Amino acid sequence: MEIFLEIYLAVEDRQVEEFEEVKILFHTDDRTQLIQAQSPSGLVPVLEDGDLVINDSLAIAEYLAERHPEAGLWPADASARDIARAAAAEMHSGLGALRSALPMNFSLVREGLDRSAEVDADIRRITDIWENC
Ligand SMILES: N[C@@H](CCC(=O)N[C@@H](CS)C(=O)NCC(=O)O)C(=O)O
Repeated sequence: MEIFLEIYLAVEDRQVEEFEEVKILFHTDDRTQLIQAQSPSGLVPVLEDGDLVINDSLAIAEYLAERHPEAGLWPADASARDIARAAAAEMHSGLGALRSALPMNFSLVREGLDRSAEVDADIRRITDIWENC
């Protein structure tokens, strides 16, 4: 699961922010152009708040957490928060083999997937993070 989904769920489920959602379909010829019109990095997700443009999912999570502490997006306990941030950072920037081999794509059906030892190790790691957080 990409962290974008988590951002989406945080915004949607906890209703922390009134927002307008702009969907860009990934299987269209003008996708790059559409994304670049919204995001300086050419990547999504991107959040716009007036003149403020935040184009990274973890930074968007922090933006929401700072403005809406009542939503409890991070744990209240400082040590638990440290662990949650480490887990989020690892999911955000680590697990390279898993990301490369199995990027999130709900519209893709794969058969006979041959997973490498590195991918299996990343799956064990992410499972461990989720079970122990
Ligand atoms: N570190 C960034 C990664 C963003 C990223 O890689 N986005 C991809 C979608 S998964 C993207 O926008 N790709 C543009 C494209 O494929 O045209 C974040 O978490 O916000």
